[in-house]
Amino acid sequence: MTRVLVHGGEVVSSTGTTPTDVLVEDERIVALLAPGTGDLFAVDERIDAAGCYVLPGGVDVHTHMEMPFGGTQASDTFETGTRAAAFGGTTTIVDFAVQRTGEDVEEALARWHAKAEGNCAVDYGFHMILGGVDEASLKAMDALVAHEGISSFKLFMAYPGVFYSDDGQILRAMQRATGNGATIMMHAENGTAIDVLVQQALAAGHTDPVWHGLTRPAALEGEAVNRAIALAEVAGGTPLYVVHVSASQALERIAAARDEGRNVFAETCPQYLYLTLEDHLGAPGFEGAKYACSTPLRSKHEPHARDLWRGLRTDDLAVVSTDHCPFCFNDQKTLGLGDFSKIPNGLGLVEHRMDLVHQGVVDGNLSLQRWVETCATTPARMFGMYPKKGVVAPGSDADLVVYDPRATTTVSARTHHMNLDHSAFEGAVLQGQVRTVLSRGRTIVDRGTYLGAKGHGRYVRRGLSQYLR
Ligand code: DUC
Ligand code: ZN
Ligand code: ZN
Repeated sequence: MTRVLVHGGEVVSSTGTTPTDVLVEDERIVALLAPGTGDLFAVDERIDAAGCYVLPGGVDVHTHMEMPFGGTQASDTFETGTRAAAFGGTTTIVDFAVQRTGEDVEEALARWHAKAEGNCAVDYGFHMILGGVDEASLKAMDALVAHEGISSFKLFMAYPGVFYSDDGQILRAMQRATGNGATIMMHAENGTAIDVLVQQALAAGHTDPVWHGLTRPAALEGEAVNRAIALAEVAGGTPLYVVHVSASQALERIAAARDEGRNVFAETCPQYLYLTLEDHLGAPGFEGAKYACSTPLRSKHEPHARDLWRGLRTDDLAVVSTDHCPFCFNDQKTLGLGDFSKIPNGLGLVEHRMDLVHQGVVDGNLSLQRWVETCATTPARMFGMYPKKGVVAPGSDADLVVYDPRATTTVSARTHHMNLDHSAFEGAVLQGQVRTVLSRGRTIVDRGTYLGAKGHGRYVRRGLSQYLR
């Protein structure tokens, strides 16, 4: 048995901040001790956390490692992406296995296991994207919930011809989820209307990246969220989790549904809290392609970012995830030169989520407790991993982050660990720095040095959401 003591730090949880020593035996936390009393135990390793926060490892429930998309593939593999996550204080990811139309769901899942197994630096789970809702895939949902540790299914109201489900298919999947207890995750944008706007823009000669955003108006995110909420209600109150909320109009409908007591939940992502359509997607030349993601960045002349921060404070937005889906500028984003609709959609952020949201604490947008709650505790509860993940408590996995709030992090493609040739936050200086990261009791990052190993990360079989109202 190996014993580790993390001492002298302040444990931050969703309910408060307390000076506490944390005793770890092998892979688990075994005791929370009054400061100094940890000295009574014989330990193999002492980690000095004086002046630092001690947090539950971050839980990023929205990543796309090596996902085939837009004629290419997301540039981070499970190996590079989970190592980058570790550097950023994220010790669990939930990635999206993809079933394409007509494909066998269980075979698709097996392919995703083959990509991840033996390659991950941190623990990982899977959601399943249903690219084709039919009798076979509906039946497979039950099997995945019952036997495979997969309790959440993502559907798309966008991307006709690729991942798109029509309202009838969505209703059928939601009805099935009402029966088996799964959560339906929704990419809520009106894809068929967006496709018309895209064709019209291209026909008018508008090819620059900014048109990616201009053809995906906020109203069509609000409309799709509204429809998804109505369909979930008709399906019998299926838990609905709206992914990557970027628009005030979407948040407004989510807040209204929650005020009515519905099982409606949502996440946002750091890009929507900080980046804008004009300054980033609208950058000169083809530079804006780096910022093409869907849902898109929103206008700085509208109060989207301010509303999203408020939603995080009020719990109308429960989670911050990344939608990590990186594509290099060279050879990948450039597929969209001369046609914005061919830019592979996605940003690489898995390494910087904890720092970017901590900056929100420094800026007065969020409390310290809410930082931990939105980035670790709630995602673990929402997706059936709590209290194994998301909390510093006896019995929980010893996934711990020693976080120095006084040091700074400078974001740059030159120093980040993602397999990505640029950074959406290039040059940003963020207050706070990940110092030491433990994954199931093993130190995997310390002061910028990687001490982990590929294959350390294990598959997490998830239960049903523990966050229902
Ligand atoms: N949005 C993105 O930006 N990338 C991948 C898929 C998605 O929905
Ligand atoms: Zn999506
Ligand atoms: Zn996504």
